Amino acid sequence: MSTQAGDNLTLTATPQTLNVLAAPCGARMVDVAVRNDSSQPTYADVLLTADAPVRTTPDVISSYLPAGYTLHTPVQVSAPLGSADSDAKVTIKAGRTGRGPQISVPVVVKAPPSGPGANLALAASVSASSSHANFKACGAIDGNSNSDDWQTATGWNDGTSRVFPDWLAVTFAQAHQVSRVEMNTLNSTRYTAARYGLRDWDVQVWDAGANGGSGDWRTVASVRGNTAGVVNSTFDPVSTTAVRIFVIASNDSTYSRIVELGVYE
Ligand SMILES: [Ca+2]
Repeated sequence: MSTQAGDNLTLTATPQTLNVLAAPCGARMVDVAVRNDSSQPTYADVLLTADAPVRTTPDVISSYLPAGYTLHTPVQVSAPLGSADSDAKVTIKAGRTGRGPQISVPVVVKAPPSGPGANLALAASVSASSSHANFKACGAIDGNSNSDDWQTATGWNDGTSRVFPDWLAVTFAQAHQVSRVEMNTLNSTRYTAARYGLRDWDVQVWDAGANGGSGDWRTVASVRGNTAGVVNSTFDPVSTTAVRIFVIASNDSTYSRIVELGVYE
């Protein structure tokens, strides 16, 4: 936590530092809190500025603050794909008078891994047939495959209970050769894969030349009757711009849950 007081406002950022991956799903969140320490209500403006290539959403927080009130705002900190490794910071200033508090949050920007053995999904964008609450598609390519962190939204959960199929697709900025997909379904002590994980799915690649040139998904591997947490599917190397997990059934017949999806050359 980073805190500074001044001009009857106290500013706090949590966590104190951030590690951001320069990729479509590499953003991280910081909680910015502004507290009115005076006995009178006030209007507060909080301005966020970031060193290039870092961006914040939002970059201005404006709010009425009752006396003693603390406003919490989740701020997304990101860097675009293609950014080089760098040390940057987000500077956060509060108040209208120039005497308000100012804090900064160091941000370590890392480019996604590349070269032989790299998980290509970490640099990809992602989409899904649907998603449930905070369990958005980006959680499935955030680099965390630990099912014990499921409640932190490090995984994708579809939003159509008891309705299949569902799908999750990663799309690359350019074509890559791929020959292996590692699918991590939910498999924690409390929520085992045998009860809650994916049971039946197809691994598909985008075939741009199919369907008379308009393109279509092509199945390159199929898994049926699975009860394991981690399943690797290997297939003949293929050059493609996107890979999709097409889910036909899960072991509890309600939701599709993927903690992490890895795609390799
Ligand atoms: Ca994850």
